[in-house]
Amino acid sequence: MKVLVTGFEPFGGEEINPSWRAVETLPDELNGATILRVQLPVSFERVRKILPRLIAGERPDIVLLTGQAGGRPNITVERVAINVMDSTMPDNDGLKPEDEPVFEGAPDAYFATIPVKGVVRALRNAGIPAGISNTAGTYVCNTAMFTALHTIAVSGMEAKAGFIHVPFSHEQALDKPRPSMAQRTINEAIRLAVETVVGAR
Ligand code: PCA
Repeated sequence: MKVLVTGFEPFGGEEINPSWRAVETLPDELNGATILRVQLPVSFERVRKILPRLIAGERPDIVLLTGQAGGRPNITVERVAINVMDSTMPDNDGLKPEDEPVFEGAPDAYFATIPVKGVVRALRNAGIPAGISNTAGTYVCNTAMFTALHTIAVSGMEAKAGFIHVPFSHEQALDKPRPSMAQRTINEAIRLAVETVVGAR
C-alpha cells in the first residue's frame, strides 16, 4: 500500500508551517505502508497542476493532505471540499482569486473519503484534542483537497483522500495570543492519522 502525505510550505508571514514539519518526520514505512512525503506550495495555480500529476504518476492508495489552520485550537479532520477559490489574502504567488471554481464544470463539492470520524476517535483516544470541521475554507487548502478528490473521482481510481488541519505550533504563537499545540503532538497526530487510515483500508 502506498500513502501520499503532503504538508504545506510557510505562508502569511510565518517562518514555518507545522503541517510540513509533521509530515517530514514520518518514516518511509508505517504499518507496512510506503509513505511518500511531499511539500506543496501555497499556490492556487501550482497545487492544481502538481497534485493531479503526482496522483496519476504515483497512484497512491491513500492521499492524506495536511495544512495549518492558525487560530483553530485543535486538530481538525475536514469533511468536505468545495469548488470555490476565494481569498482576500494573497497566496505565495500573489494571487487572490474571487469566487472562481477550482475546476470549471466539476461538482460543487466532494466529501472526504477517509474515515473522518475514525481519525477523530483515534486522536482523542491518544489524548490529542481533535474534531470534525465542516469547512476547509476557500483558500489553498480547500483547493488542494478538492483537487485530490476530483482527480481521483475522474480517473476512476479507488484511492481514499482527506485533509487534516493543524493548529499553530507553540513556536509560532510565542508572540501572539493565539491557540497553539506542541509540534511533537502535531507530529504524533499526523502519524496516528496515517496509521488509522491505513488500518481502515
Ligand atoms: N493552510 C492554508 C493553505 C496552506 C496551509 O497550510 C489553508 O488552510 O488554506
